Amino acid sequence: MTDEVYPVPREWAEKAFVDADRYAAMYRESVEDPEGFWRREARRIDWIKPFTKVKEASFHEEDFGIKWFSDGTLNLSANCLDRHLDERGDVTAIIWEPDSPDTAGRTISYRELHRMVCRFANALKEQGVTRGDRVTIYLPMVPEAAVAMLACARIGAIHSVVFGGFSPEALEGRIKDCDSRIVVTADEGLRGGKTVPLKANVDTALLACPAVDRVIVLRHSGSAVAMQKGRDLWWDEAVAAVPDDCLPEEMGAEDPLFILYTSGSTGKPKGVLHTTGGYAVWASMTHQYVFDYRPGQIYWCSADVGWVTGHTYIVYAPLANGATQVMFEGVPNWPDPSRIWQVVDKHQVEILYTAPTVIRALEREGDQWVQATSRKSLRLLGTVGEPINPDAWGWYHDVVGEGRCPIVDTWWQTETGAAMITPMPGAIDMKPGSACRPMFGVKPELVDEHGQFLRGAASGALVITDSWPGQMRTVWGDHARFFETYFTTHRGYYFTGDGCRRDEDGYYWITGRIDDVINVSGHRIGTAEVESSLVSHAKVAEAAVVGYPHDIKGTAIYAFVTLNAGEDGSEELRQELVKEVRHDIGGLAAPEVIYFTPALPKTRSGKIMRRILRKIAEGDVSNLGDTSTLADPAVVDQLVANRPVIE
Ligand code: 6R9
Repeated sequence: MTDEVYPVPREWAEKAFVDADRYAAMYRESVEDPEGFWRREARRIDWIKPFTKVKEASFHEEDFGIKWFSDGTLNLSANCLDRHLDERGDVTAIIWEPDSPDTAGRTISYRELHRMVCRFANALKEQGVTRGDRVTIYLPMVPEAAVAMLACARIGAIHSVVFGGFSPEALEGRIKDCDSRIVVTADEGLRGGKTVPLKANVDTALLACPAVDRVIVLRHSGSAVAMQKGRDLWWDEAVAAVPDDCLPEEMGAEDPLFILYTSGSTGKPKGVLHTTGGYAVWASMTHQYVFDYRPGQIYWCSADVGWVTGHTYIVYAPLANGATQVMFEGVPNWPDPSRIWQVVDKHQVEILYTAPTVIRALEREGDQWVQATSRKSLRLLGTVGEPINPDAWGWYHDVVGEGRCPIVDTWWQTETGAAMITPMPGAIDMKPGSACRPMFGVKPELVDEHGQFLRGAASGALVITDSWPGQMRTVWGDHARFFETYFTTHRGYYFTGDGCRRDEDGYYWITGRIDDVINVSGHRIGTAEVESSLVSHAKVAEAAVVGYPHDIKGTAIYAFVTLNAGEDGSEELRQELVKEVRHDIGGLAAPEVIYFTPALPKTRSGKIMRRILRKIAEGDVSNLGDTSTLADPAVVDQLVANRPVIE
């Protein structure tokens, strides 16, 4: 089978920062002489005290540790703001596009953003926040989300942003895990014409978080919300009497920048910790080369700041690179499925970075919604979050980009900080569905089930054999779990949790998660979290959750549930269980299918055979593989015979 190849367009090869020869030379240098390569690339960041050390990293148990540029000091908010002021202070940093096309947007220059950040940083200080304190941020997609994050970075506080779609329970867990005593939120969020009760959710979460003694509330929707005396403070009042300037703290390169929770295969979500110096260099470099970004170009990353894509490619990288970007509060298909393209036209977006789930959902609505718009400004398209099927890639390329725009399919993770395997538009011929080639400094390998490296064209588990600057440094509060989760599956290497194929041209094709994580619309959900929510219902005995292919979501959640004796799997109970999961985690984790069954297939030692459940959920029941180790093979026949029909 030969894959389709889309060669680098000539004008890109001529003009891009990186062409094919430079990619080869830079990649070689980055792995053969990482010290030299990174010493040079790190100059893109303004250091207060220059570093002398570059890379100090080992993935081995004896001397495990990861440090980059460890004796250098810097402030990342100053890199994102202050250093642009002299020459580019009046350049637009953020063009904010609100949920409703009928609401006025906002345009914020670097100078204005600097002032907003300084004022909010001073407000945080006034509330007693200092270096190393954790600040939980639960905001909608408004410029103040970036302001709050940068204000933390300015004073050395560690932000923990929680996506606005998470439930009060999920918020509560994240507040407690990192012991924050302050939460920044808004009255309500607005998405697709509906309100999201952010402040009310915070109030519910805080019933169980006595340590939180301050909540700063942004007025956004303007609806009346309960304010608790002595605890809650309006954002505008908090910044009313503070000075316009705030000196940036001098931070060590390895001082924590942020915590971002992500689901793993076991237990509660992990607080992924990123530090300052290496992350700054890594974010800025990848943004420049992957998007071939030059100041003045209009860039739009449609992610939410609540995910890592928003952290890196809305806040830190574009602002460090002096970009002008669109920040969008709404959803791609409201008021109608052409909204995203209307926003492109309205703001003359040149670079658009979005997700396969968005592309698939819009493709399904029909080409007319796209064709009703011009999109002439678009030059480059990007995708992230899950594998993109070649069909959706083709539609994005041919219909959206009219064949003119290269597509950068960027593979990376919360843990990796920024893009790891990705094309660069001037350097790497594209193959639809492949994330293509490693970024500078990234050494991927595929391993088989015995931990042996596979050579040439092969499929296996994707590991990274050496450190890169933007790698996560620990799991907040649980360094042992960090080592255990990522460096013990294949000793001495970073295990990604993804399966991958490498073709004869050395291109990487991510095939999806091979651990117990389900990627629903690009969002990671741990099966263990959903199962624990389901079994917390009084009528449920046991639950097993797997993913199955879904047209829009990529993968959706399929739950097998056994009930306590005497209980019936009614529609009412199904709805109760979905509600339970929404309550415990959030709407994004709600199972699409719940299959009530009298029993689950188990081995004689009592382990649920998920492999079989996955096949049943996928509708692939003709070949269930080896069932000889099952305690009771009849369970499988029953499961197959009675399985629900999925439309
Ligand atoms: C940035 C982000 C990480 C998981 C990752 C993988 C999947 C992300 C992908 C992709 C195929 C791509 N993933 N990008 N799979 N092609 N271009 O999404 O981080 O939320 O931590 O998810 O997403 O399975 O392991 P995160």
